[in-house]
Amino acid sequence: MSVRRKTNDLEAFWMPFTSNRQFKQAPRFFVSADGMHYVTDDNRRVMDGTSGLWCVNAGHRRTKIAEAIRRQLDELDFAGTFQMGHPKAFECASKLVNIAPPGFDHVFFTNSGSESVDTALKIALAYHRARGNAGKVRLIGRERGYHGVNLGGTSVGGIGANRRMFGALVAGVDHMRHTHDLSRNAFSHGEPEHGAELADDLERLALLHDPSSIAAVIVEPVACSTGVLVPPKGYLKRLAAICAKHDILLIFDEVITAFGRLGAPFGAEYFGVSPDIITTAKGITNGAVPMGAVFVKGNIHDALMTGPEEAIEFAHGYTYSGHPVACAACIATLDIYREEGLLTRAAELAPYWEEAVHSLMGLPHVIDIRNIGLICAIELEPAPGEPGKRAYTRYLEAFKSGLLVRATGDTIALAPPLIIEKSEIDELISVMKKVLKSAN
Ligand code: PXG
Repeated sequence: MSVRRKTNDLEAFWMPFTSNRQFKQAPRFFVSADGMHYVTDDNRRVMDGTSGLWCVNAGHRRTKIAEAIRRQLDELDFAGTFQMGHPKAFECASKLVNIAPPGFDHVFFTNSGSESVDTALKIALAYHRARGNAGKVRLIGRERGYHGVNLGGTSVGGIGANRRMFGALVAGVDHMRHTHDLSRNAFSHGEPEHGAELADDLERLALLHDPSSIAAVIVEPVACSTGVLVPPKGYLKRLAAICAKHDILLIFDEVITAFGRLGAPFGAEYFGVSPDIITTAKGITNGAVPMGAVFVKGNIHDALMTGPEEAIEFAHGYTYSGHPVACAACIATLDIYREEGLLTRAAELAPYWEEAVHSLMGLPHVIDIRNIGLICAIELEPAPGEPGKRAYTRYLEAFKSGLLVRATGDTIALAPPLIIEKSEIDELISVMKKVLKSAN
């Protein structure tokens, strides 16, 4: 018989992507937040160096979003969008399409990045089938890629630790090589010089599997979760050209890079590449309510608008696709982004950010620093026999010193809210200096 526990016991919550047993021995809690900062349960202010989990682009606890959510709950708490509509979902989709890169005329709503990815993969498969290419069924990801945790996203994902517990995964998936190359590109400022030719790895897979069997390629324009791998100059353009040549759809997973992180509304625009499908989530509501959206070009959408008009064209969707509260939060978020110029602010700050983060070069164990937009990674040499430990202890040390960073493997990632001021960049870097200097 199970033992009843007190309601604030830490055991009941099985925490995601967490070392549960270790955490519960020495928990860390945030109890409130405002702007650039969190506040801990022992009343310490901690600067948010990661925008929550890469989502709070406009900073924390924005009144306008809170008010929009409140108003929406007072008016219409929930209405589904299967064979029924409510105005906010249509308004929200139209507003999203208006800031999307040219050609992205349609939005499919989801509730997370993982759902956006699996939706995008299914759209790609359905698209080819609708056009009579039912043999185009293979999906290609990339080593070290992260596309969420649903079965499709896990399958195209390329982080071994996220895959190995889950069996054979989805059939017909293969992976291109990743682009990380410290021997040629360490301490690059922005996009690294070397490695555009790695896009040709898609040609290798096309030869191996035959292009007529490949439906889509999915990549993050910048592979953030794995430790911020910035694409080599020309790589994404080359990949897009190979996709076009073989009628392979190119999916940009912009769950992190959309909504201003790189200094343009979308990464596609930043890199001057026009993919076929773009997946988003996170910054779409500034993290306030779970939501995701898949942006689809007109030709893909239209290819599926066939058959009898009373038939459902695409047998896919979530109870909460276009949830009224999420849509209200999204509309308010887009207003803030527009009013405060946040979708392009990272472009103004990027040179200052770049110089600031590269000033950490030469500190103990730092073997690479990478940056793009308002993102950076500091890669540390792993401690002998203890991979990941050095970055993890730096993460704990930073937290103690009033700064939230992300540790992934032996890389520390930073991606502050896009409202950050230069003086706050200086403050963040000085804490990082102290934290890195004390590494052993
Ligand atoms: N695709 C990409 C590119 C992502 O970065 C997802 C899909 C999945 O999104 P959801 O909303 O289902 O979690 C992500 C999520 C980290 C970190 O610290 C990154 C993510 C999530 C949590 C932590 O790097 N990315």
